[in-house]
Amino acid sequence: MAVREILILPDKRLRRVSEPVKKIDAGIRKLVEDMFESMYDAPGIGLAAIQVGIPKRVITMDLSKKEETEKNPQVFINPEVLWRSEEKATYEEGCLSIPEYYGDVERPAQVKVKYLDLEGKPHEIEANGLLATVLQHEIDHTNGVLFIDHISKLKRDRVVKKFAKAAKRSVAG
Ligand code: K1U
Ligand code: ZN
Repeated sequence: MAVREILILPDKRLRRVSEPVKKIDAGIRKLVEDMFESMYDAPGIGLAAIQVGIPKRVITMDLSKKEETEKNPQVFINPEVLWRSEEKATYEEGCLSIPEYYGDVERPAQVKVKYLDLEGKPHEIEANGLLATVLQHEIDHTNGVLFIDHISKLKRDRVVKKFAKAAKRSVAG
């Protein structure tokens, strides 16, 4: 297992639309292992493959609470939203690709999602609460969408500018 580098805004690769996984082979299983290692190391509660530079529709997640001793690793391959509720919910979101920036995002409160597990078995789940929020946030990543695309243009421009400046500074040394 290996911790992979997480891409940071304004890295253009974060805007790529990821490809569906055609075959769950050793390469995908290794990618998933590394994604869990990278997500736990960050630490985060979700991760999309594009955040480690791999444009494939693969998501890892663990929503278990800090005080819980048991981990709850979940993998979603080729996730697809089948239904969104009219009802909305607002959650303060964060993103490992936009470190230390948080913002309120309004999304459908419930979603029905189909996906494959690591054995290629199809599943459908109806999600609400934090699971619904993180699933939508990660599925957005597979489509090149970031949570800052759901906040006001004024706030988005401000955060993009801040991260662009920081990237320039790190290149300049
Ligand atoms: O996709 C990502 O960048 C991961 C992101 C997932 C997410 C969090 C909150 C709302 C929507 C999506 C994160 O994991 S940010 C870090 C975070 O939320 C966290 C980290 C450690 C402990 C608890 C939470
Ligand atoms: Zn994110």
